[in-house]
Amino acid sequence: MTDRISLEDHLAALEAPESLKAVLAAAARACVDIRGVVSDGALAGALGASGAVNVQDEEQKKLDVISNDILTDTLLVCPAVAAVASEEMETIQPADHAGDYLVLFDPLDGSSNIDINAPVGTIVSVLKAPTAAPNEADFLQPGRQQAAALYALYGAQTMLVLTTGSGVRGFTLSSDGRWLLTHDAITIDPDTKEFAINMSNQRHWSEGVQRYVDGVLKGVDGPRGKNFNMRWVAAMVADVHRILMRGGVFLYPWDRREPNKPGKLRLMYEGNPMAFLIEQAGGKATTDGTEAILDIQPEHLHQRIAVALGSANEIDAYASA
Ligand code: FDP
Repeated sequence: MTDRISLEDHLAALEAPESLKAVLAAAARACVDIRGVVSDGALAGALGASGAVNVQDEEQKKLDVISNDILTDTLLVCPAVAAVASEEMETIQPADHAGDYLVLFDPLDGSSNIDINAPVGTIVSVLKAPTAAPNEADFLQPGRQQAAALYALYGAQTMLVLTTGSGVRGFTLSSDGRWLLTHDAITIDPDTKEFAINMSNQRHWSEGVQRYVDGVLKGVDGPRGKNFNMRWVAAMVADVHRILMRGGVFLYPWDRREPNKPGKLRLMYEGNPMAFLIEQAGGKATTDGTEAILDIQPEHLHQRIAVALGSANEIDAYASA
């Protein structure tokens, strides 16, 4: 294990501004701390509801709040961070110093998995700060402008998967608390026989999505001429990680339950960082099979979108269903 490249070594060798490296190192440290609380669970009194709802009107879990505090506290003392924004906070939180970067995060993705000891994760997006004293509007940059994106997956192993725009690398947390490179140059096969969607919403989907899933479910006897497998971890981090490891598609489409909402997932905290990682691994990340998530001009911080991402040829099949 000792001759593996550590995250520190990787960042030191990276052709990137020192201030960006400092942001990534701080985010990675915060993820180690979050991992500690997640794995202590009931021992740390960290399970269950916090008793509050967040800006999205969703019930906050204690671990959502704890993870948000860890990330906020760790990042705001990093001299390279000008301000942060989070799925769990109503508006941005500026640092009390000028900095080069804005950091957005979903502190604990898949929080419905917390109390059943199933995988959860942290998602982080890093943007360049356009001004010395950034305001909320400064965060509204298309995902294509991200300087870096990463997620930590708190699963059977704890992993950190990172892109700074030159491919995707995965680091595994060792028992002595170091991120060590275990997955170099992660790529997604363009073809797949695996899809991920919450099937319980089937009756609410648009006709196109119904047609696509219908075709996939018919297997060798249907229009696709092959059998498919289905997986749904109900934590986007874990579903996206599976796709980065062995291909597949992840779909969270618009549905009729709340027709005025484009989708469930958040553009700035989930869509953009995951789209950056997926595209860097050779996959496609879209809202509907064709519109690239990274090209969307955000209108507000907590904007929601539909998501269809993963193996490139399968996303094309989704678009043409
Ligand atoms: P959660 O609501 O548990 O935080 O972020 C939203 C998210 O999880 C994703 O991580 C996950 O993919 C999806 O929602 C799960 O949605 P369903 O509850 O519809 O399965």
